[in-house]
Amino acid sequence: MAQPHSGFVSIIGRPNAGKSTLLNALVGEKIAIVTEKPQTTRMNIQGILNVKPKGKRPGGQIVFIDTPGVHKPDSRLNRKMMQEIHSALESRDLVLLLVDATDRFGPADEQVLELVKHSGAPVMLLLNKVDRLHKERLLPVIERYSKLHSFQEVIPISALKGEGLEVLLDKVIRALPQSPPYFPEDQLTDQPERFLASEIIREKVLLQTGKEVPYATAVIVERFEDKLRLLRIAAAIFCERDSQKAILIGKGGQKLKQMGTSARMELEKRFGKKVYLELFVKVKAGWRQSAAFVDELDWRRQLENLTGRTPSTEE
Ligand SMILES: Nc1nc2c(ncn2[C@@H]2O[C@H](COP(=O)(O)OP(=O)(O)OP(=O)(O)O)[C@@H](O)[C@H]2O)c(=O)[nH]1
Ligand SMILES: [Mg+2]
Repeated sequence: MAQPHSGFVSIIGRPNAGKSTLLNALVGEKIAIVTEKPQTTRMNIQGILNVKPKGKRPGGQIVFIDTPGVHKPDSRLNRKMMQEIHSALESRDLVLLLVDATDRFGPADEQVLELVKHSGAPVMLLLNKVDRLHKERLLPVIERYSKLHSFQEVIPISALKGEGLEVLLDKVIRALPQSPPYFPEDQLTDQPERFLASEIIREKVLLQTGKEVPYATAVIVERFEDKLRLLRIAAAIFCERDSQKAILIGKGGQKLKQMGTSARMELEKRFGKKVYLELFVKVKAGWRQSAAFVDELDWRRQLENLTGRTPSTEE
């Protein structure tokens, strides 16, 4: 039988291109939050897919890495997000450059392309959201990009509708090196459940607030007690100003209640048990500029604090 192919595949692109939608579609489970607002994803998330051999095509394991959208950093938080992108570009076998094909090409696209080219990795260009585009409008986009870089493949897809994903998987698994899988077969992601819970809560906040509030919001799970039939979660929603706190709480606590209910319903579905969810809103002035707080949002750091050990000392 053919040797398995395995490797790390980073999904890079502008905010809102559909990277997290693609990750979820490929893995077949919602592990990354998705909203219509740019800069939803703040940290890299791995999604692991085991691929069976098919005909002459090898099988193996693809570790996809969803990343924050490429943007100009103007705060500690944004700088941390760009660091995440750089680290995803360093530790990978292949890069998928994901482009919203319905968007006009602009300086921001050039910035992403430069970053990807600079990494020296083989790159496949994915033209996303083709469900919203006439086929004839694709050609000029392909021509434009083909002049700027020699892509290993150019694949039109719709992450939302699942179009083109079989072709994509086929090309990706062939392009990866021969290697045994990196993770056990039943593992879907690297992020711990308590971080996923905080992300699900943050998604509901992003979906139910507008203007600057989503960008000034962070969520930290302070308690996560997984009992046989009940999951108890207490989480703090951080914002930067009293006025934002008032918006998050809403008249008579209505807004917080709404966000709590929709988060709880999704958490119950995700974890398959009853969830008791407590949410608090806290003000931490200027947290986006605080290196220490931004660091605290990183689940790898949270894990260190919980266990008192660094991941590298675990072996
Ligand atoms: N029509 C259409 N919409 C899509 C497609 N893929 C993603 N979207 C929508 O695009 C928006 C952004 O999707 P995300 O997956 O959050 O995008 P992202 O690249 O992860 O964004 P950031 O995390 O902010 O960098 C959401 O409203 C998605 O539903 C697609 O193939 N077709
Ligand atoms: Mg995202």
